[in-house]
Formats: sequence, structure tokens, C-alpha cells
Amino acid sequence: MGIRSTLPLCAVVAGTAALQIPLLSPHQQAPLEAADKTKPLINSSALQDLISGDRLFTRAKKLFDIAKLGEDEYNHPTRVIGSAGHEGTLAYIYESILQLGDYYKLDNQSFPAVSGNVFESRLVIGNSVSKSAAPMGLTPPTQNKQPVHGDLVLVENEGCQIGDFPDSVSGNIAFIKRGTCPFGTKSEHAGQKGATAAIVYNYEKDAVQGTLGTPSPNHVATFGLSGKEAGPVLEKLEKKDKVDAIAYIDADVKQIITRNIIAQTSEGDPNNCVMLGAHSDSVAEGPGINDDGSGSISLLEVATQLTKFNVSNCVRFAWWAGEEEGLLGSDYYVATLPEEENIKIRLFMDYDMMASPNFAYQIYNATNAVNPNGSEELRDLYIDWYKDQGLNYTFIPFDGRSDYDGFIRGGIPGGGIATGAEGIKTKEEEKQFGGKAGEWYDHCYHQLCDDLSNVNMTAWIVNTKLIAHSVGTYARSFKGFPKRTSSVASSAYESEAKYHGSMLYI
Ligand code: DTR
Ligand code: ZN
Ligand code: ZN
Repeated sequence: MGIRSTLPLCAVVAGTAALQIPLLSPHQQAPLEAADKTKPLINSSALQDLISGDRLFTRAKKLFDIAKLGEDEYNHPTRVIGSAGHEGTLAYIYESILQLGDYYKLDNQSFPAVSGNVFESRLVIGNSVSKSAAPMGLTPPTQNKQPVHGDLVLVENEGCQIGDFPDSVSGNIAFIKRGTCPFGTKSEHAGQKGATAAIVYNYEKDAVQGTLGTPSPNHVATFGLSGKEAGPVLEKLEKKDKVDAIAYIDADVKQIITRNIIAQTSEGDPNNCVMLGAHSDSVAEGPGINDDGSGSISLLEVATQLTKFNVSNCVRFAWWAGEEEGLLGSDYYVATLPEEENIKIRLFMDYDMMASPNFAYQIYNATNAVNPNGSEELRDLYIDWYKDQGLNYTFIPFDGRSDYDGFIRGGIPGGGIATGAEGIKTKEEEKQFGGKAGEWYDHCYHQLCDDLSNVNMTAWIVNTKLIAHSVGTYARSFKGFPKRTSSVASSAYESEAKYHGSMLYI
């Protein structure tokens, strides 16, 4: 069983005294330095010309070696938050920027996060071992980390009220329908009524890979179960036939401190910043070389090459932690940004998964109708660039699956590009981008095989050049780009965003 680590919305608790490590915004630290007259003013094509596949891949090899530091604890390479692989990644990013001297002001922004590991799990229903049962993120273990045996007890409605749980659930295993309220609420109710474990079954045929969210002392060991497997069980329970089960989860949930790394150019107008980010962490299951080693390395390389130029506007790079646990680092950053700092960020650009092996050139479909004004201008910059290169592109929903979410909710224009995760390439996309229709864009998404062999160098180089173009353009000028107005999200986005990172929580 792989090791899972998850964190819910709002599981980051700001304000614990010991954890209040103040972040000085880079622009608060130093006065503007005089431009270095020997350097040319930033120019997009000159910056793009400095991007090299060899340099990207050399860094990927380094990152994979760093992920191996996670082997002692996890038995395989990983860069999940709290692991030695993630600490190594942070040190690598920090040192790399530090080596660039005073071109950048560098900050660590620490924040508390909950990290959950599932070491082993099994669910046996009747006489068969369940194929689809997946322990929920942040689930506690079964009692004493031992198997528990009991009858499955059907819960009324969707288990969102304590009264939905019959008394007979005590000492048994609650069988609860997905929907209406978060998984964490259902698990909590099961625990309050004395259940020894809970199963949340899907109303669709697929499996349920969810998270319990903010830990509660009332949570019990909880699995998600596919609708397909739940069907026959449900039929029996509805006929009042007895179905017994054995549930077993060996897991732990701990609170850790992790950190974002922020680097801002010392030069450039500090009241007008272009910001871009990638996430420094991987999931526990693997080393995350494409997700999001690729974006993290692209940013490092662009930051390195940018030092050869003067900039007119400030450029702020971020490497977020805890993206895989629910966008923790980026949420924390935006939530703790004072209003007068928020307004200085002209836009945020998200770079998550730049090199999927069966890639498509995807642009987040961020429009000004739904997102802060300027998001669409950024989208159009990506479109124009792919068109200029004679490359095809597709739009993907801008629905909260990566670190742009906090920025959009904070009224900051945003967008980004990606190359695809667990989605399936269409026939049309095969014609547009090559690769193989009918297969995932990244067949190693969130798995151990997201290693050095899982990056497509063509896509990676193309997209790193596009990142360079986005930085080069806005570092030089915001001419024609809308001015910032409010720091409040539009309600249109709030109703369209269905995700918060990669995990379902309802
Ligand atoms: N949140 C990412 C993957 C990701 C980002 N955008 C999309 C859109 C569609 C599918 C996946 C993603 C992750 O880090 O897993
Ligand atoms: Zn991911
Ligand atoms: Zn990612």
C-alpha cells in the first residue's frame, strides 16, 4: 500500500505562537538597487534563447537524487512534505537562488501543516478483499493499528446528521453514502456513535479517493469504496441481510512545519510585481519529477538566466509547499498577505506539470468574465506565443486544481499552462500533439514511476521558453495589462471552482 498524505481546506492553522515566523516581504527588506548598467534590459526572446534542455535535465537528475533521501522513511523516493526528500528539495532551491548573489531577496515562509501517512490498509467485505477500497487522506488508524471485525451497518440518508446513524453502528462498521457533506463530517458522526470504522461508498461507479480534512478526535478509520463494489452490498443490506467486514488501517497523522520559498528581484518597481509559482512537494507515492519537479526546475532555470538582465518591474518567484495536501502553501501566502501588498501583485502565473510524457499544450481557460481583470490578457499571451511557434494548444478548466486558486480568490489576476495529469488524450489531441489517444497525459501521475523517465523533453523545453516569455514580457512592461482594482474574488469563480488541489473533499 502506498503512503498517502493529505490535508483539507483550512487545515492550516495560522496563529500558533511558536509558529509565527514573520515573513518580511522582499520589498520591505531593501531599497531599490540601482540597475546594473552593464546588463541589457530584459527582452523576452533573449531570455528564451538561454533555456537549455541539458540544464533542465541536469537539475532533474539532482532532484531525483534528492528524492532518494526519502527512502529511509518511505522505502521509495519521495519529496512529500515532512520527508527528507522535501527538506532536500527546499535546501536545493534555496541554495540555488542564494548562489545568484544579491540579484534576489530570498525568504522562507514557514507554516504549520498536517501530514498523514497510511502505511498499510485492507478491507475485507464478506469473504472478499475489496479491490476499490481506498483509505481517506488524514484517516486515523483502526484501533491499536489492528484489524477490526464487525457488521456493516447502513446509515440513513447521507450521514450528514448524527440522527442518520442507528445505535447498532456502535462496535460495528458504518456504511455511508457519499454526498451533501464532507467525508470528515460522516467519519466524525460514525466515531461519535461508537463505530469502529466507516466506509463511504460512491453514488457513481468509480472509486472514492478523498480526504477527511481537518483532523478531529472523533474521526474513525475511513475508507472510500467504489459504487460498483458497493452495489451488491447495498442490495443485501437493504434486504436486511447481514454483511460482515474486516477493516484494517495502519496510519498516522502528524502536524509538521513546512515552508514556501519566495525570491524577488532586488531591482524593478516593487509596486508592480509579476509573480509566478510552482510547487516544491510531491505526493508520498513517488518522487514527483514531472509533478512538479518540472515546474520547480523551470522556475529555477528562468530565475538563473534572468540575472543576466535588468528588469523594469519586480519579478517574484514562489516555490509552494503542501500543494498536494490541498494548496496549503499558496493559500497561506495569500491569506497572510496584507491588502497593500496584495495590490502590488499585478498577476500570478501557475506552472504545475510542464513535461507530461503524453503531453498536450494546455492553457487554463481563465477569462475576465469569471476571474479578476487581466486573467484573460495572460491567457491570450500564452495563445499568441503557441501560435507564433506554429504549435497547437487546448484550453482546460480553471477550476481550482492548483496554486492559482488562492490568488484568484484574493482578486489577483492569474492563469497558467500545464501538460496534463490523469486525463485521457483524445483522438483530436493525438493529431494536434502526437503521443497516444486513449491514454493518460501522464500515466505515472501521483505514482512511483514519476521519475527521470517520465518527462518529455520537447514539451519541457517549449514550456520553459514560454515561462521565460511570460517573465520577460511582464518584467519589461505592463503596458496594455489592466491595473489592479479589488482584492475580492468574484462570486462567478467561487461557484465554478470544483476543486481545491487534487483531492475531493465532498
Ligand atoms: N494539482 C495538480 C495537478 C493539476 C493541476 N491542474 C490540473 C488540471 C487537471 C488535472 C490535474 C491538474 C497536482 O499537483 O496534482
Ligand atoms: Zn500532484
Ligand atoms: Zn502538481
